[in-house]
Amino acid sequence: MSPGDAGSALIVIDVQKDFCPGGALAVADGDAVVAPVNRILRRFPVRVLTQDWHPAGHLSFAANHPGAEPFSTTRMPYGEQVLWPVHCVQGSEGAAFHPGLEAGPADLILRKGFRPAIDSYSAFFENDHVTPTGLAGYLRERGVTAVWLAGLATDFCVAYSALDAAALGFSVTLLEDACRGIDLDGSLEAARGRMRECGVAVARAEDLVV
Ligand code: VGL
Ligand code: ZN
Repeated sequence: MSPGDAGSALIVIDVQKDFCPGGALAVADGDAVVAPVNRILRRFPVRVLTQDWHPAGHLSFAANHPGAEPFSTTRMPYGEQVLWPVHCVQGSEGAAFHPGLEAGPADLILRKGFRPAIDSYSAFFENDHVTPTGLAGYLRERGVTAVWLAGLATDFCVAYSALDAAALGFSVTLLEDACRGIDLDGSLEAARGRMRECGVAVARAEDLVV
C-alpha cells in the first residue's frame, strides 16, 4: 500500500514541546521531525496525532516516588517502568504540540497516559498491554489497514505503537527520518531489533512518493 491509498493512515506520536530541545524530557534533535511530518501529513487520507497527557501525580514521574532519580526504573504491577522527569502535564506549556507542527490537517488528536497509576507509551494500549486507547477501533471503522509512524520517541512511544499496530494486524512502516530516539541504555537498538522481528517495515519520509 502507499500513503495515498484509502486504507492508509499516518500516526504522529507525541511531537510535544517537552520532547523537543529545551523541554522537560528533551529528545536530542527532537524538533527535526517537525519538517518531515508537515511535508507528508496531507498525503494521507487518515491523520492521527497523539499527545502524552499526564496528570501531575502520574506514577511514571520520579518526583512521585520519594528518593527516586529520573531515568531509574521501578516495578509496577504491570512490569518494569522507567521513572521519568515530570513531563507533558495536562494543560501545561510542555504538553502542547511543537509550535511548528501543522496540527490543523489532523483528523484525530488522541491523548494517552491520563490514568495516574499506569503509563501509556503506545497509542493503542496502556503499558499493561490490555487497556485499549480506542485507536484500533477508530482506525478499523475508517477502513485503515496500513499505518505509517513518525514522531517521538523512536525507542519508546513510537516503537510501542509500531509493535502493537503489527500485533493488531495492521501493516506498519516506521518513517525513520521523521522519528528521533531517547536511547536509554541501548534502548534504540533494542527497539529497532524488536520492530524488525515483528515485521515493521522501515522507510524514509523524504522518499515517500504518492
Ligand atoms: C515518551 C517517555 C515517557 C514518548 C512518553 O513519547 O516516547 N517517553 N513518556
Ligand atoms: Zn510520558
